[in-house]
Amino acid sequence: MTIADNNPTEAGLRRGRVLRSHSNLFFVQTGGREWPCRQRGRFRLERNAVLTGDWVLFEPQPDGNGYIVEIEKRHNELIRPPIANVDQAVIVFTAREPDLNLPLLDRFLVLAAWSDIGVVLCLNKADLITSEEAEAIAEPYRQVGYTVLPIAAKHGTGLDKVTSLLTGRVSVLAGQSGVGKSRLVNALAPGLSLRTGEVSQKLGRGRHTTRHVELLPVAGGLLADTPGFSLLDVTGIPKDQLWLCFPEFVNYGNRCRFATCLHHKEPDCAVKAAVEEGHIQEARYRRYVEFLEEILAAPVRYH
Ligand SMILES: Nc1nc2c(ncn2[C@@H]2O[C@H](COP(=O)(O)OP(=O)(O)O)[C@@H](O)[C@H]2O)c(=O)[nH]1
Ligand SMILES: [Mg+2]
Ligand SMILES: [Zn+2]
Repeated sequence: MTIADNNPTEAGLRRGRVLRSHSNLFFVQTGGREWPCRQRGRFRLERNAVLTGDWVLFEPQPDGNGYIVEIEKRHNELIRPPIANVDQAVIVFTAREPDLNLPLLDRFLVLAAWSDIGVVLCLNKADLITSEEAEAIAEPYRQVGYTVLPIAAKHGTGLDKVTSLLTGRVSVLAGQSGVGKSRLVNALAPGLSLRTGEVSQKLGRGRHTTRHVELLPVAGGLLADTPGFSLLDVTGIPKDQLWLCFPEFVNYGNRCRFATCLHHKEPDCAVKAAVEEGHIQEARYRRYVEFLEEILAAPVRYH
């Protein structure tokens, strides 16, 4: 996107990040303060053209407000919550209360990978299990390459590592209801009350929530005030790209007999061979097949 001719020169513009919005005003952070900005130019009429998380150029006005004239190219974009340029998802899960749910965890991991978002796994409520149990859960995911941090938000245990990973990054929380997301935020940023998206989550997919998402300062970084990936729907992922969302498949998926191999029922599949030889965990492969079958059964979209 280039600056239109009738706009002032680049020299008069400032660059900042949109932290929140409120009735057509976008609050842009730069130089230690927030500028209330409106949209100008061709995207003024496009609804929601500017997203929370966007890097924008704006034209400062003498009254302290500004006009957004350009949105920088986004690294990624989440739909629910609507937010751009997310660095990582902090996925919270538990072994007890609620019980360990690895199919759901893998679903979050796939959705984060598909959105091109990094991941930090927090195994919360570690106080309810032994450290051996925690390690047994964490280790297979570490082998795949994920960072897994056993924590207990309730007791403030293990939070230093989480804090250091939030610093300087834009993060979104994810995880099923009851795993301790709110408790974690309260432990990381006491005094900051997090509104959660759990209510709209329960109302299901048909509902059009126009709720704005806000980036809050937490642990030297920015954290979205609404949990991510509430839709949990993998069917938007093209069938031939799902395997790329499983990091441990990536070294094998191009070595199959058929270039179009979906690592499903095809013969001479390098992924299936890696499962048989123990290089890929069977449980993870089963989840891959489960998600693939959901995609294959869904109405055709882009593929
Ligand atoms: N034992 C234990 N309970 C926790 C821990 N963290 C959160 N909880 C409890 O789990 C319940 C759900 O927490 P909440 O933060 O509301 O979960 P959310 O739905 O993910 O936001 C609350 O009763 C918390 O007190 C923890 O580290 N250990
Ligand atoms: Mg909550
Ligand atoms: Zn294959």
